Amino acid sequence: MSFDLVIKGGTIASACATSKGDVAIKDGKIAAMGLGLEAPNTIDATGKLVLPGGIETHCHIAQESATGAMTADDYHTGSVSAAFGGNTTIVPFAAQHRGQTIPDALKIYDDRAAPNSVLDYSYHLIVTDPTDAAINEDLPAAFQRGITSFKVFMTYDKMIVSDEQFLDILVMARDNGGLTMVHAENNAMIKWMVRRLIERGYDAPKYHAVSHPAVSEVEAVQRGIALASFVEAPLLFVHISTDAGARAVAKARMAGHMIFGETCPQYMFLTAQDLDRPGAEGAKFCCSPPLRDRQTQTDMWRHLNAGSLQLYSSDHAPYRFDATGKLSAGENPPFNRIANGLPGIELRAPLLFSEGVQKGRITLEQFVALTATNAARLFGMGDRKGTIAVGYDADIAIWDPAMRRQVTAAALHDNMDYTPFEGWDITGWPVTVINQGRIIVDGGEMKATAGSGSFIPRKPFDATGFLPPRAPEMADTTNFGAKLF
Ligand code: DUC
Ligand code: ZN
Ligand code: ZN
Repeated sequence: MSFDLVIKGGTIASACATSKGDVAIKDGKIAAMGLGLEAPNTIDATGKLVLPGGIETHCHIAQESATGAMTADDYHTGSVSAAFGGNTTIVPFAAQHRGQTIPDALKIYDDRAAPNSVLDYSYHLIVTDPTDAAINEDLPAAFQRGITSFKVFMTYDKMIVSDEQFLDILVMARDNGGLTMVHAENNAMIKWMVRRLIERGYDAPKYHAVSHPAVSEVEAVQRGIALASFVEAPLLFVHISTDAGARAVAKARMAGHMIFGETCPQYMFLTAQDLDRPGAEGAKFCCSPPLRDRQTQTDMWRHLNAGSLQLYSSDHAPYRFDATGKLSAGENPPFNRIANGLPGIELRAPLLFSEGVQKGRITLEQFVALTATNAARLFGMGDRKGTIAVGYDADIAIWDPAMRRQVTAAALHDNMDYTPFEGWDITGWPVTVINQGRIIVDGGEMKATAGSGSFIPRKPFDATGFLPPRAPEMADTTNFGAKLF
């Protein structure tokens, strides 16, 4: 067989093994792996790591928040930045706003993504208006189209779903092959804290963290687990920021429930002290859930290592440090009027590699699982993405493990005017990125044109490989929530 391209002599890693050899690509697929493969076009990967392209499944691109602020990145800048960070697939959110139908929301995001993305893409829906039609007709129709995951909120007045609505949603997703994702924070606790802090004049950015106490996440995670396990539905907790939240996820998994969890770089590399920078600088570090403390950083490494959390995502939510973003309520905005979110799509994988693999906190195989394989499998792409194997999409990031660079906002490729990781020294960067056989990034340059990425229809949710099948004797015969509906 003649190949289009051979990547020669690299160290090839998957989620479970590492070996040396060549990878041959033909028609956008991995066509062969072995030694001595040849093609007219070759890339010498001697001394380099040949890894599955990253799959970034939590990012906000060209998305209006409930308060109307638009993210700084569109599908072009967002996907370009993701590509320079070693990613080949992105799954941002398509947000339904109240009063809007799900098909209308999807049309808006199709129009934003298709002409602009340089990488393969899909979306998770955000459901804020769970009408009967939305739950029983529009979401199943979206699943049929291959959009098999969606997010709901247990907080924010403009987005919150009630526990009763949540149960309807979980059962519908369970029965139709969907994966429900949830933002778990207790709305009442946060509103109560915000009101009291603001009334007393505590309005600086650092009070954002005070207003979102750890217990508000823990309460909501526990309640979410109770609701999902009651109806035996799968549920993924995004952006877990507390040890107790992650422990609750781990405990539910040990009991055999289809519960999954994600954490993000900000909870592993930053702390709430960053919110206490001079002037309004702390606004750059306002995200929800908020940054925590140094102990939480250690806890998150432990949970990723132990497998209690399966996903590590950027939660890239880029709002510039100007009147279009963080400072839309003025030069010194009160903490409750600062757009929530941090940028980080380009640094997600390099930070984990440098702080994790290079410093011996995780293995290279765990790095691959956390940046690509687990996301592919949980989000219905595990049959074609997230691993380097014959027949899979040729989605590959070639990393130079010895390359050292200091992070500056100016050198990143997003549309942001700051990075929370300014000045960080990172060792190990992707140097060549290939998506379905197309060279996207090479030699520090973007090679792909806007709109060259493809929409990826995803398969129904399948927990195989994450949880053991339940033996009949493990069935909970008292659980009528799961039995009757
Ligand atoms: N939730 C997110 O996932 N990202 C930004 C803000 C939020 O509430
Ligand atoms: Zn969220
Ligand atoms: Zn997010």
